[in-house]
Amino acid sequence: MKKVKCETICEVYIWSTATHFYCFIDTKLNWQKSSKYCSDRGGRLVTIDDKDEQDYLMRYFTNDVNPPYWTSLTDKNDEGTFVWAESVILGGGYSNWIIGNRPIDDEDKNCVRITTDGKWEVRKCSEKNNYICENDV
Ligand SMILES: [Ca+2]
Ligand SMILES: [Ca+2]
Repeated sequence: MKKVKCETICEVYIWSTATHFYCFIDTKLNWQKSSKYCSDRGGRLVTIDDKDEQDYLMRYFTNDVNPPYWTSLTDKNDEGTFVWAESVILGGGYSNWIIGNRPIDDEDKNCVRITTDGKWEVRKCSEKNNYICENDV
């Protein structure tokens, strides 16, 4: 996969697939600000729709990038109901939670990051993390 300088979406290096650009942004922001950064550039915080997309992202975790990263997944609007960007409810879809981490009725932790080993972890939204923006091509 070719690594190219992103010129239109954000001032970082990105990688492209057939349908999406991903920007691994190594500037720590809280979830709200990182989400706004992505949406201001026509995208969203990353959505991990299936194992293929997870595996694709993980290919870069071995070298150039610096996890953990915020994803768009959050239950801030309805405790316990996790929703991706664009209102896609996680439901019974693909997930990769750290064993035992998905908190039930933990109103203090509502935003999900992807950790070094690729597992998903719910954290306080006020915490600052690097983040991944995803844009349609
Ligand atoms: Ca996606
Ligand atoms: Ca929660």
